[in-house]
Amino acid sequence: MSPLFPALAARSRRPALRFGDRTLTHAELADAAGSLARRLTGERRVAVWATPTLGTAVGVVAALLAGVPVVPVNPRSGEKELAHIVADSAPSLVIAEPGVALPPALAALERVDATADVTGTGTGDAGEAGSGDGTGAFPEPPPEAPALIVYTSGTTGPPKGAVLPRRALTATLDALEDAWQWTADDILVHALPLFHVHGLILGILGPLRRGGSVTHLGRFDTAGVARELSSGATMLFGVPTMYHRIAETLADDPALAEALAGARLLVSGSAPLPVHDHRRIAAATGRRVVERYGMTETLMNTSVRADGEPRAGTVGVPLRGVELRLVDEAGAAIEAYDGESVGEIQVRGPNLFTEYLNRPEATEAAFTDGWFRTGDMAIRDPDGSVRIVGRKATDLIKSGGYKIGAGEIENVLLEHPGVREAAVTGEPDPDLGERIVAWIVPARPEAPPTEKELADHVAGQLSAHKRPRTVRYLDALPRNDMGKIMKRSLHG
Ligand code: MCA
Ligand code: AMP
Repeated sequence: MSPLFPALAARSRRPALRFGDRTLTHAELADAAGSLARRLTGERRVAVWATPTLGTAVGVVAALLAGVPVVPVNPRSGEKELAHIVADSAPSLVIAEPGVALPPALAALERVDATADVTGTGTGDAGEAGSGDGTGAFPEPPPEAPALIVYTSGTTGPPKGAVLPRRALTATLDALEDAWQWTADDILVHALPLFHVHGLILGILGPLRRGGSVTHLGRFDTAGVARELSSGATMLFGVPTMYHRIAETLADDPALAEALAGARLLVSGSAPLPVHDHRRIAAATGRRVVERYGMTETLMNTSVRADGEPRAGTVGVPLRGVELRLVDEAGAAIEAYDGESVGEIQVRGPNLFTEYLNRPEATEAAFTDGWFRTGDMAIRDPDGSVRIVGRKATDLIKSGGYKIGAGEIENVLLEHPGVREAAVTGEPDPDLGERIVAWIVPARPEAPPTEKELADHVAGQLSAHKRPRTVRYLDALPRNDMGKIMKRSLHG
């Protein structure tokens, strides 16, 4: 097997990673990650406290070199979510920045600082002088070996760990090289979290595999995007919320418009980019944002190609190696490319996960005849472009590009003493795409829990991004004769 990161093995002296004022070349990263990888070799599984920092990137690369599966953990995970992830994935060690207080679920594990051996200057000076034997000492594990376990929400129950093998990473990143003409000369800028596929696999491992570089902003703001794109960065990855904020800012910010106009590629994904934002960005910058469509379990499935026609409102065509079909309600494949027949997207290919960790029934239920059921509904245009028109499950919410299960939030709300009944829905939101709304029947109507109390409760148990942004109080939830909550009538 060829290595996951050829530029590390080649000890390239070009910049690889930049976080704030800390930069590492590929050679320096090879030394830092190589040294840590020796320490990690033989571990069963490592958790990474995935703050948007250099240590997270070095830690993940080191574990991948050592062939130890990585579980990236949202550093804003609440108690219940974290306890579940740790119990389910059973890491033998945790990688975290020094100085960060880890919650009890992780504090019991042995802890390693990924930046302890970082000596790089980012100039390449330390690259050749580096004493380590770099990455050569680590044989590439087999293609089916698990690389990452990424937790993703379903409609009900706690998040499931999608086991992503090494071949899925290489297949998806190499298919994107083809679709985006992504090269070692590209400098990516992004501000995505590092505990999901978008920010970590595409945004960090992608540039490293290409031998190019990535600048992470730490947190998203349009000024940072403008600064980096006007000083050498060539590509931007973002979720639609970020492009919406860019679109809102453009009219009053000529420097941002100029910076975007100079970029080679602007890519949006994780949720639909509204055509209105597409148009505003195109009008102000002359640039078309390219949309790609993926999922934690499948990595990337389709993209508008860099060398293709701009196709606002579509997620482009299947990537190299990806088989995609639309299936109607009766389970029959739709052959038409007619721009109107709607079916569920099902995919097959080397980009897919192998299983949900410890969940054989869930894994089996996710497939039909070897095809993975995405739950996304789409049509196909005559030119082959896929247009996503909705989602099968109304209990899945996409807010800010995060997938959030309504059931998970309802369960936690019901644990609050002030809540008698709870239902969670997603409502259209111009910034977040969808906003989480909690419908609450208070235990004591005369003293209902406040909106903030409930938001803090959910953030503390699950994650900050899963907190309700709006709370609506009711005397009773609408139920059918069977006692099932009729969510569709909540908004009416
Ligand atoms: C607010 N905060 C709280 C609370 N309220 N913390 C604890 N308890 C509370 N009650 C904090 C937040 O943590 C945050 O801290 C700050 O207040 C603002 O948070 P928030 O309002 O949530 O931020 P936002 O404005 O909603 O964030 C927008 C965003 C974010 C930056 C676009 O949604 C985002 O990063 N999205 C990316 C999602 C993503 O990567 N998805 C990929 C998965 P602070 O201010 O310190 O930050 S999908 C995927 O991977 C597939 C494969 C695909 O296709 O891509
Ligand atoms: P996640 O499980 O967090 O990986 O989210 C995957 C889901 O995000 C997909 O099933 C889609 O519903 C959605 N998604 C990702 N990219 C796009 C896109 N470009 N347009 C519309 N939806 C998208």
